[in-house]
Amino acid sequence: RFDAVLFDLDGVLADTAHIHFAAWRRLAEELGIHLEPAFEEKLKGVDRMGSLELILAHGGPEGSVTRTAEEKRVLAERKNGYYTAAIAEQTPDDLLPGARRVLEEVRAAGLKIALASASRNAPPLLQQLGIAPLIDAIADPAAVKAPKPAPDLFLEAARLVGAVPERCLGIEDSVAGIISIKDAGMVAVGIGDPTVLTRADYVVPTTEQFHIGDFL
Ligand code: B16
Ligand code: MG
Repeated sequence: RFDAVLFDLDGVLADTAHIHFAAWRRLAEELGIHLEPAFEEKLKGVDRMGSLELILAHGGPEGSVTRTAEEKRVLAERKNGYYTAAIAEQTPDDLLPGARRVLEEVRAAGLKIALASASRNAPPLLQQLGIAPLIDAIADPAAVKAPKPAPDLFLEAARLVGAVPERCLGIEDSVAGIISIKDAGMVAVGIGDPTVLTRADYVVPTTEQFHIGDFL
C-alpha cells in the first residue's frame, strides 16, 4: 500500500523545539521582547522568517513594520547562530524515544524514507543524531515555493524518492504539517493529540507508539 514514509524532524524524530525556542528567547530578550513559555507551541513547524514575524508582532504592532527586510534577515541569522551552536552538542541520546527503531523498521519493510522538515539545519542535525545513513533523501525547504501548510515540501520529498503521493505516508506533529500532507494527497499520521491534529488519518501520542507494521 505504501512505497515511502516521509518524516517531519522536530517533534517526530528529535525534540528540537525547546532548542529553537531557547535561541528565539535569547534573541527576543536582546530586543526587549518577553516570550512566555506557552509561545513555544506557536513556533512549532513555522519556518524561520515566519517565526521571527510572530515574535516581532508579539513585541508590539510596530515591531515588524519599522524593520527592513535586511534587518530581519540579520536578526534571523543571529538566532540561527545560537541554534546551530546548540545543535552541535546533540548526540544520538537526543533522539526521541522510538525514533531510531521506527526508521529501521521502515527500511526493513523495504520502504523509502525521506525527510520533510522546514528546518534548513536538518542535514547537520541528522549527522549529530547518527540517523543520516537511514534516510534516503532530504527535501530542501529552500528549494520549494511555499512553506508548510502548503503541500510543496512533502511533494518534493516524495519526488526525491520516486514515490507517487497516494503511496506515501507522512508523519507530523504540527497542525500545519498535517495540512501539508493531506493537501499533498497523502495519508497522514499525527504524533500528538487527536483533538488538535484533527485532519490526520491516524494519531498516536508519541513516536514510540508508531509501528509501520500497522500500516502494511
Ligand atoms: P530552521 P520541522 C521546524 O522543524 C521547527 O518546528 C520550527 O520551529 C523551525 O522554525 C523550523 O523548523 C525552521 O528551522 O531555522 O532550522 O530552518 O518541525 O519542520 O522539522
Ligand atoms: Mg515538527
